[in-house]
This record gives sequence, C-alpha cells and structure tokens, in this order.
Amino acid sequence: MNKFIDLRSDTVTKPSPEMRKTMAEAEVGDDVFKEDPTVNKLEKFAAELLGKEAALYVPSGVMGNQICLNVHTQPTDEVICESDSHIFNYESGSPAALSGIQLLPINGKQGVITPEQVEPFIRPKSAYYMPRTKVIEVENTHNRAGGTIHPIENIIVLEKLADKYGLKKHLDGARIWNASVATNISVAEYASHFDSISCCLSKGLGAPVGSIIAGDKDFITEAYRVRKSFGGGMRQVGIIAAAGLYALENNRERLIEDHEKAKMLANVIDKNPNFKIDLSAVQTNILIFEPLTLSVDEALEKCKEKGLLLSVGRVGSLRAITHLDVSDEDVKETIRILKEVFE
Ligand code: TLP
Repeated sequence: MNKFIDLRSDTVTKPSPEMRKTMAEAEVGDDVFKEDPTVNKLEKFAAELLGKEAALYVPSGVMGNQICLNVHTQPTDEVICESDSHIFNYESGSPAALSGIQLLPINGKQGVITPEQVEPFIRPKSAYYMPRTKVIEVENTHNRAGGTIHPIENIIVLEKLADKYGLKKHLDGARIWNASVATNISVAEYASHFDSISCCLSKGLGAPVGSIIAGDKDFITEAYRVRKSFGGGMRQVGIIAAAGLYALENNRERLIEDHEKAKMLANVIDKNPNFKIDLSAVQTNILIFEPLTLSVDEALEKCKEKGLLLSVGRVGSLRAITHLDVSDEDVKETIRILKEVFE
C-alpha cells in the first residue's frame, strides 16, 4: 500500500513546500516579550480579518476556547452550550479543571439551539444556591452535527437574548472559515455578534499548529495573562506563526473545493443502502454517516485495510472530512473503497 487516504480530520494536513519555505525564512523573537515580529503581524492581520480590536496566537483550539471561557467567568459560573458541542464533548473536562465552571448542554438541531430553548435555562440572579449563567457558546461550523452552519439569523437572536440577561457570547469558530466561504458572510460579520471568538489555523487552512482568539483590547489583555497561566506562552514561535499567516493569506478561498468534494461523497453514500446519511447536514467539509450493515469499529477496520482512514462521528456514526491534502483521485478511490467494503 503506497499511502492512506486520510479523511479522519482536516487536522491531518501537512505544510506545503511553500508554507515550509515561509516558516524557514520567518523573522522571530521572544513572543513572551511580545518581540516576535511574525506573531505580531499574524495577530494584527487576524484581528483585522475578524473585525476585532485585538487578537492573540494560541497553541490550540482547545486552549483558545478555554482561555476565552476563563476570561468570561468566575469559578462556580455556568456556560450554556449545545449538547454535541466540542467544549462539552472533546475538551477533556477542562472547563471544570481549568476554570472551576460547569457547562449546561442543551439539545440542538443540527448544532443549533434557539433563544426559546435557551431562555428557560438562564438562572435567576436571585437564586444564590444555583450556578450563575455567564456565557452562551455557539460552535460554527458545528463539528459533531456534521459541519453544519449556524444560521446568522439565529446568531442575531441569541445575541439579543444574551444582551437582555447581560451574558457574554463566545464563538467556537474553529471552522468559521468554512462557514464564511459557504455563505459569503464575512468572518468579521460572524464575529461581530460575539465578545470572543476562537478559530483554528491548523484545520482546513492547512497550518501545522495554532489558533487565534480575538475580542476587544481589554479582553485580549486578560487573555494574554490567562494564556501564560495555562502554559501557552511561547518563545520564538514566529517559526510556526508564519505558517498560520501563510494559511490565512492563501488557503481560505480554496475551502470551497473541500465542500464540493464532501458533497460528491455524500451523494454517493446516500445512494448506498448500507448507509444512513442526512444530506441536509452536509453543508461544508464534514460528513457524518451511519453504517447499517457493519459496526462502526468493523467499518473503520475494513476501510483501513483497503487504505482509507475514517474516524468516529457521533455515537454510532462514521466521520469523514475533506481537506487540502485530498485530491480528486482520492475522492474517486474513497468511493471505490466504500463500495467494496459495503457491497
Ligand atoms: N476537533 C478535532 C477533534 O477534537 C474532534 C477534529 O478532528 O475535528 N473546536 C472545534 C469545533 C473542533 O472541531 C476542534 C478540534 C477544536 C475546537 C479544538 O482544536 P484543537 O484540536 O486544535 O485543540
């Protein structure tokens, strides 16, 4: 076998030769002294792109989300989120460990919770024996729901609700770039409805590492302190920030190609009676589908034997993600392997 077609995640992309060249040539300095010119350039560019006063480079999406939640809360506070959200399912319980806060997950539809659902769960301020509701969190695109886009109309009404109760709004925009190219709504427009946003450079954009958080100047000043306390202060980090800058400058528009490939795969999967897929959820680069004739573990194993790597989506489902390193040939080969495994 020459190589695997790796659809486990869009995090598996490797830096291209041009990206590596930019990294090798990056000017660096000690970022803990704020003296890394490449990091400073990346943060300035990202803040402008996101329409926020300031931005901060952080090592990972998880750290980005957790810094934002920490800045917005005090120990014993509560954050409302959707029950399939990344912060609830895939961040190793860190809200409790790092910030002493709890999450209140609400079941959404395709990752979307409405103000009508959320409002009854906002704790009355007078109830001193309850946790204090502090933040509403939104994930866009929504990973576990299958890369679904949070409709801007719903974001606006959630914002109104949060403002009515004096709550902070945080956007896990790990894949906000995908939402933006799919809808033609700018990332700044999305971010304008939130106090903080965390977005990844190391997913579809193809950088090897790194995320950005953004907000107003006071928020980023606090975030800077919290990043250090979480062990995320880095030194000559321009060497990797250069890849993030390259990714932001060069790889946003092409995400649409990943979406087209995902749609193509989804249509084939939909026609195979051995799978169940909700085509309406295939809006960007993620496919979540249920194998009906094999268990998830058997399906993963058999696909791997043939050279195709998939991952687990929601419980009982497979996940495939298209990305920068998936060619048209890989899509054809994926279709062939799925057909062979699921005759
Ligand atoms: N998601 C990973 C896994 O953790 C599931 C993936 O392969 O999709 N927010 C969202 C919506 C994410 O999907 C992820 C990563 C993160 C945050 C965290 O980013 P990292 O892994 O860089 O800490």
